[in-house]
Amino acid sequence: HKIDLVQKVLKNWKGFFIPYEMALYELKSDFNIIDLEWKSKHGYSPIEHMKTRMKTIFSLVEKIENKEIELTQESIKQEIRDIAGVRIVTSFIDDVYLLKEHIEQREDIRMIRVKDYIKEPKKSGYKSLHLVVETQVILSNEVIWVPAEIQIRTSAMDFWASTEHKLNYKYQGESIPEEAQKQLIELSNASSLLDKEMSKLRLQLLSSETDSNG
Ligand code: 0O2
Repeated sequence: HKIDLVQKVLKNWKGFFIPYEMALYELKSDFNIIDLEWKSKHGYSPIEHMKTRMKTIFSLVEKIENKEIELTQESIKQEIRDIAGVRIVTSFIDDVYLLKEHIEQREDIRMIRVKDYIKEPKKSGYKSLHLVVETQVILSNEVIWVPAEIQIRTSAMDFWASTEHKLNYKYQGESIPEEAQKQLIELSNASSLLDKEMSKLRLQLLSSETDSNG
C-alpha cells in the first residue's frame, strides 16, 4: 500500500514540491548571508554548519499514513510543515536562542510554531529547537509564503541525534532494547553537561577578556 502511495505521489505531484525547493534556496541564502555578516563584524558566527533537506517521498507517505491525513495536496500543505527542512548546528547553546531571536525579527520569515525539545526533551532523550516557519518566496508575478521547519541544535545535541538515528535504524519498525534506551538517555544527559561546561568556559573567557581590556 505504501509503495502504491509513493508511486502515486511521484507520478502526479512533481509541481507540488517546487515551492518547497524554492524555500530551501531562500533559507540557505538567508543564513549564509547572516553567517558572513556575523563573521565579518564580530569575527564569530553562531552558525557552525547548516544543512538543507527535502523530506523524502517515503517519509512523507509514512507521515500521511500515521497522521491519517487525506491524500490531497491541500490537506498535505496544511498538515505537513516539514517538507522543506533546514538544520543549523551551533557550538554553544546560547547561539541556538540567538538564532531564534534573529529569525523572530526577520520580515521575510513568519514564525508559526516553536517546539522546544531542549527545555522539554523527547522521551528518547532527543534535544533540539524546532521552528515551524513560513518563508517568503518572490516569484515573477506573485509573492508566496512556504512552510519549512528549521531545526537548531548544538554540536553535542547533533552528535547525539545523528548517532541515535543510526543505532535506531537497525531496529526499523521495532523498538530498541530497553537497556539501550536507558543508555541513550544517559548519553543525552552527558551531552547536556558538555554544553553547560562549554558555555561556562566561554563565559569565563569572555569575562577575563573584558577584564584585561579594562
Ligand atoms: P525526516 O527527515 O522528515 O524523514 P509534527 O510535525 O509536529 O506534527 P513530528 O513530525 O513528530 O510531528 O515533528 P517533530 O517531532 O517536531 O520532528 C520530527 C523530526 O525531529 C524527525 O524527522 C527527526 O529529524 C527529529 N527527531 C524527533 N525525535 C527524534 C529522536 O528521538 N531521535 C532523533 N535522532 N531525531 C528525532 P523525521 O520526520 O523522523 O525525519
